[in-house]
Amino acid sequence: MACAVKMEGLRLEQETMGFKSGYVTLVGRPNVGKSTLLNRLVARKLAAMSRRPQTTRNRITGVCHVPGGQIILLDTPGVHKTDQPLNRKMVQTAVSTFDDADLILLLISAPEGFTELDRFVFEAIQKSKTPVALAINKVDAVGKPPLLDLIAQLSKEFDFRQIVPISALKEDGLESLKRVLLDELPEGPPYFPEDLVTDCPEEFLTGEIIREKIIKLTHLEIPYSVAVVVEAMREGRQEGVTLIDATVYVEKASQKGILIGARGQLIKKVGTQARKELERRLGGKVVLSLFVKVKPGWRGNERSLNELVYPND
Ligand SMILES: Nc1nc2c(ncn2[C@@H]2O[C@H](COP(=O)(O)OP(=O)(O)OP(=O)(O)O)[C@@H](O)[C@H]2O)c(=O)[nH]1
Ligand SMILES: [Mg+2]
Repeated sequence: MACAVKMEGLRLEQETMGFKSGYVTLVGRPNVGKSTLLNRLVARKLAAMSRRPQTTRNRITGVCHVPGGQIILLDTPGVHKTDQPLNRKMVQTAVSTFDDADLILLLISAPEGFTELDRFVFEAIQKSKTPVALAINKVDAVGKPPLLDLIAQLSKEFDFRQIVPISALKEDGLESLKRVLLDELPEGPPYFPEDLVTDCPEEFLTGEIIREKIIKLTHLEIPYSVAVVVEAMREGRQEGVTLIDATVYVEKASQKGILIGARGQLIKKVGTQARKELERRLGGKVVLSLFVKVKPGWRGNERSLNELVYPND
């Protein structure tokens, strides 16, 4: 269930003297902290985050409302080299945002510096005419001198609009980043009403919470072999209770066994962790029912991909 955002969507009509608004796509290799940054900038958990690479599979929109402007952020899957159909589609999803955005914010990770894969991402971005700014993330994990060396090296080698050191995790440098992003956006009316932070369907966001817990609680190929489809979300008979039914797809019967775990322990743990987060988010009681199903080799099959991960494409 991807987000059905249309970037060319109608802007809201209102007095707009001096107001700035536009799209910033967050781009980078897997695991540099794009989703963490999205969540921090919009002050709401929209995207799944994990220490494993290739967590994000869809484009996720988050609106950062600032005085005098609206920064519409697009979280994208990590760009990497791959032949696998799901991964190819993930990379395409990221690349498809380049031309439509007003600014590309390339993220790298300070401890690793500018890697070969960062260079590969940079070259992919260069095919688009959209201006590029650089955010060096995870500065909490490096000392000042190496960071200054890295900034000096990158400003000598590349012509980024801006280079901004940040720590998404520790929320350090984010106010400066917002100012830089707003600076780069055109004047124009807002695209979204003030109380909206995303246009992603609630079912999609819910599925991502469940998938995040699975990624955290499983190992080897399981985190990558899982797709979550929220089949139903409805008010229960009791007021303040939401009933959620979700199917977790895996590729093999052996994975189903592992995910369910001895006496159902593992899937129960997934369910409990997801439910607690959903209850905080929805502000009420949640009854979450998870069903595990096998869809053999779904990641390699275009039809299954569209059905399970990209229903709006
Ligand atoms: N130390 C540190 N860790 C961070 C920071 N930002 C993100 N991380 C960690 O980096 C890991 C990856 O974060 P994500 O936000 O999931 O990264 P991503 O770029 O969205 O990854 P993909 O979706 O796989 O492309 C997580 O373990 C985060 O906690 C930061 O500023 N400092
Ligand atoms: Mg991500």
